Amino acid sequence: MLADFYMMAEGGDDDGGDVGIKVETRAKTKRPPLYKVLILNDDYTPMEFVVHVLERFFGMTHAQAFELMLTVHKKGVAVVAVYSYEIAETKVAQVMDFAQRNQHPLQCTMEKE
Ligand code: TYC
Repeated sequence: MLADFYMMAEGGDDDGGDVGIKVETRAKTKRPPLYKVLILNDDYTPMEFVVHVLERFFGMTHAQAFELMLTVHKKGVAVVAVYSYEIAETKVAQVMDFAQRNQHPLQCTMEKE
Protein backbone atom coordinates (compact mmCIF):
# COMPACT_ATOMS: atom_id res chain seq x y z
CA MET A 1 0.00 0.00 0.00
CA LEU A 2 1.35 3.34 -0.95
CA ALA A 3 0.23 6.75 0.26
CA ASP A 4 1.61 9.85 -1.36
CA PHE A 5 1.35 13.20 0.35
CA TYR A 6 2.00 16.38 -1.52
CA MET A 7 2.74 19.40 0.59
CA MET A 8 2.48 22.33 -1.68
CA ALA A 9 4.31 25.47 -0.68
CA GLU A 10 4.78 28.78 -2.38
CA GLY A 11 8.38 28.60 -3.33
CA GLY A 12 11.15 31.14 -3.34
CA ASP A 13 11.75 30.60 -6.98
CA ASP A 14 10.90 33.34 -9.36
CA ASP A 15 8.42 31.63 -11.56
CA GLY A 16 5.63 32.09 -9.02
CA GLY A 17 4.77 28.42 -9.32
CA ASP A 18 4.30 25.94 -6.52
CA VAL A 19 7.18 23.89 -5.23
CA GLY A 20 6.10 20.37 -4.42
CA ILE A 21 7.62 18.35 -1.61
CA LYS A 22 6.70 14.73 -1.88
CA VAL A 23 6.72 12.64 1.27
CA GLU A 24 6.33 8.98 0.37
CA THR A 25 5.35 6.51 3.04
CA ARG A 26 4.83 2.81 2.80
CA ALA A 27 2.21 1.39 5.14
CA LYS A 28 3.40 -1.67 7.03
CA THR A 29 1.32 -4.62 5.91
CA LYS A 30 2.35 -7.35 8.32
CA ARG A 31 1.63 -10.84 7.10
CA PRO A 32 -0.27 -12.87 9.71
CA PRO A 33 1.88 -15.39 11.60
CA LEU A 34 1.69 -18.98 10.40
CA TYR A 35 1.16 -22.08 12.52
CA LYS A 36 2.39 -25.61 11.91
CA VAL A 37 -0.12 -28.37 12.52
CA LEU A 38 1.68 -31.40 13.97
CA ILE A 39 0.58 -34.98 14.31
CA LEU A 40 2.09 -37.19 17.00
CA ASN A 41 2.80 -40.88 17.08
CA ASP A 42 1.32 -43.22 19.67
CA ASP A 43 1.25 -46.99 20.14
CA TYR A 44 -2.49 -47.55 19.74
CA THR A 45 -4.05 -45.53 16.92
CA PRO A 46 -4.35 -47.79 13.85
CA MET A 47 -2.26 -46.77 10.86
CA GLU A 48 -5.34 -46.79 8.60
CA PHE A 49 -7.10 -44.35 10.90
CA VAL A 50 -4.23 -41.86 10.68
CA VAL A 51 -4.17 -42.22 6.90
CA HIS A 52 -7.91 -41.56 6.81
CA VAL A 53 -7.52 -38.45 9.00
CA LEU A 54 -4.84 -37.04 6.71
CA GLU A 55 -7.01 -37.64 3.63
CA ARG A 56 -10.18 -36.31 5.23
CA PHE A 57 -8.96 -33.17 6.98
CA PHE A 58 -5.84 -32.24 5.04
CA GLY A 59 -6.83 -33.13 1.49
CA MET A 60 -3.99 -35.54 0.94
CA THR A 61 -4.02 -38.34 -1.59
CA HIS A 62 -3.87 -41.86 -0.17
CA ALA A 63 -0.19 -42.13 -1.15
CA GLN A 64 0.72 -38.79 0.49
CA ALA A 65 -1.22 -39.69 3.63
CA PHE A 66 0.36 -43.12 3.88
CA GLU A 67 3.86 -41.69 3.47
CA LEU A 68 3.34 -39.01 6.14
CA MET A 69 1.74 -41.52 8.53
CA LEU A 70 4.85 -43.72 8.19
CA THR A 71 7.10 -40.71 8.87
CA VAL A 72 5.20 -40.00 12.10
CA HIS A 73 5.24 -43.70 13.02
CA LYS A 74 9.03 -43.80 12.62
CA LYS A 75 10.07 -40.33 13.81
CA GLY A 76 7.42 -39.59 16.42
CA VAL A 77 6.07 -36.35 14.97
CA ALA A 78 5.68 -34.52 11.67
CA VAL A 79 4.32 -31.26 10.33
CA VAL A 80 1.13 -31.94 8.42
CA ALA A 81 0.53 -28.44 7.07
CA VAL A 82 0.94 -24.72 7.80
CA TYR A 83 -2.01 -22.35 8.17
CA SER A 84 -3.15 -19.08 9.69
CA TYR A 85 -4.04 -19.31 13.40
CA GLU A 86 -7.77 -19.78 12.86
CA ILE A 87 -7.46 -22.48 10.22
CA ALA A 88 -4.80 -24.36 12.22
CA GLU A 89 -7.00 -24.19 15.33
CA THR A 90 -9.95 -25.58 13.37
CA LYS A 91 -7.91 -28.46 11.90
CA VAL A 92 -6.56 -29.42 15.33
CA ALA A 93 -10.05 -29.35 16.84
CA GLN A 94 -11.48 -31.44 13.97
CA VAL A 95 -8.76 -34.09 14.28
CA MET A 96 -8.96 -34.24 18.09
CA ASP A 97 -12.74 -34.52 18.01
CA PHE A 98 -12.70 -37.21 15.31
CA ALA A 99 -10.02 -39.22 17.17
CA GLN A 100 -11.94 -38.97 20.45
CA ARG A 101 -15.24 -39.98 18.87
CA ASN A 102 -13.48 -43.04 17.47
CA GLN A 103 -11.74 -43.75 20.80
CA HIS A 104 -8.20 -43.38 19.49
CA PRO A 105 -5.52 -41.51 21.47
CA LEU A 106 -4.19 -39.70 18.38
CA GLN A 107 -2.80 -36.28 19.25
CA CYS A 108 -2.70 -33.24 16.99
CA THR A 109 -1.25 -29.89 18.05
CA MET A 110 -0.18 -26.59 16.56
CA GLU A 111 2.85 -24.38 17.07
CA LYS A 112 3.87 -21.00 15.77
CA GLU A 113 6.24 -21.27 12.81
N1 TYC B 1 2.21 -46.11 15.81
C1 TYC B 1 0.86 -46.46 15.37
C2 TYC B 1 0.77 -47.97 15.22
O1 TYC B 1 1.80 -48.64 15.15
C3 TYC B 1 0.50 -45.78 14.05
C4 TYC B 1 0.46 -44.28 14.14
C5 TYC B 1 1.05 -43.51 13.16
C6 TYC B 1 -0.21 -43.65 15.19
C7 TYC B 1 1.00 -42.12 13.19
C8 TYC B 1 -0.25 -42.26 15.26
O2 TYC B 1 0.29 -40.15 14.31
C9 TYC B 1 0.35 -41.50 14.26
N2 TYC B 1 -0.44 -48.48 15.13
